[in-house]
Amino acid sequence: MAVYTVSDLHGHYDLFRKGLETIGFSDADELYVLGDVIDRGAEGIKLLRYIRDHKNMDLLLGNHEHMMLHSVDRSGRALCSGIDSVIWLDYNGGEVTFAHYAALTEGARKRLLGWLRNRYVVKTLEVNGRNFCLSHSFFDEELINLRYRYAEDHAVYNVVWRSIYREEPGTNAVDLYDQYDYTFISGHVPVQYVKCYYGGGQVPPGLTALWHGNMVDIDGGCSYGEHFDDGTPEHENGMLFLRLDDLKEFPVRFRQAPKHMEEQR
Ligand SMILES: [Mn+2]
Repeated sequence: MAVYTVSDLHGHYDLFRKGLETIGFSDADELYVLGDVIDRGAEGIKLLRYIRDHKNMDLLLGNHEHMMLHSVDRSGRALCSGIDSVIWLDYNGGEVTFAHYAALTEGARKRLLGWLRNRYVVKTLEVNGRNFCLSHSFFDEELINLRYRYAEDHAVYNVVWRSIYREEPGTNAVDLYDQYDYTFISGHVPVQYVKCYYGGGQVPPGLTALWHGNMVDIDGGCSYGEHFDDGTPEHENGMLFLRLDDLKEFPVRFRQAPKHMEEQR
């Protein structure tokens, strides 16, 4: 058996299934999805239910699930007027997710919300002698292995929204991570974005995770969708599955780069 992680699926059900095939995922394996399963792509609700219905898969909350929980009616009615509803629907691709959510029965909506509220935000585990800390983006020791419904909401907000790669690139936040004997795995900020920032505007070819000290970013850039369809290597995006047993990466692209570009690598 092996333990895998992936992050930021953003409604791309077919690509996720292709990824499971690519890694040869079986009932004996485990998969942790590090949040942002929903929004932008159309099949986020289908993905949430697929993950929920597989006992060997688990979801950690991302900022998109957090927005959803702060937007939809808590009791399961098909209403969307919570405090995050405007930023969710109008600015973060939540409209398609809410449409699919509203089409469920009230009972199904309630079950989905109950399951979401019972997910972890920060999860630690040991695989093959190595300690891992998984989260959607940031870290908070107080939230380790605490389910969302028991957590202080502002602390959750910090973990699912803040990022040393976005708001605070180049700060000494690395020092925070240095204190711990964990390999930190997170998503939230596409590796293409970070590589471009540190690469002076250039994204190197290939879809690979970003390794920086004891931190690994595995957001493969699904949120960009399929619109980089000219096959240029600098636009490769998709999902990055990481096997924790041996730290092997399994990139799953929307489209393969054309052959002549593959050969240049
Ligand atoms: Mn995110």
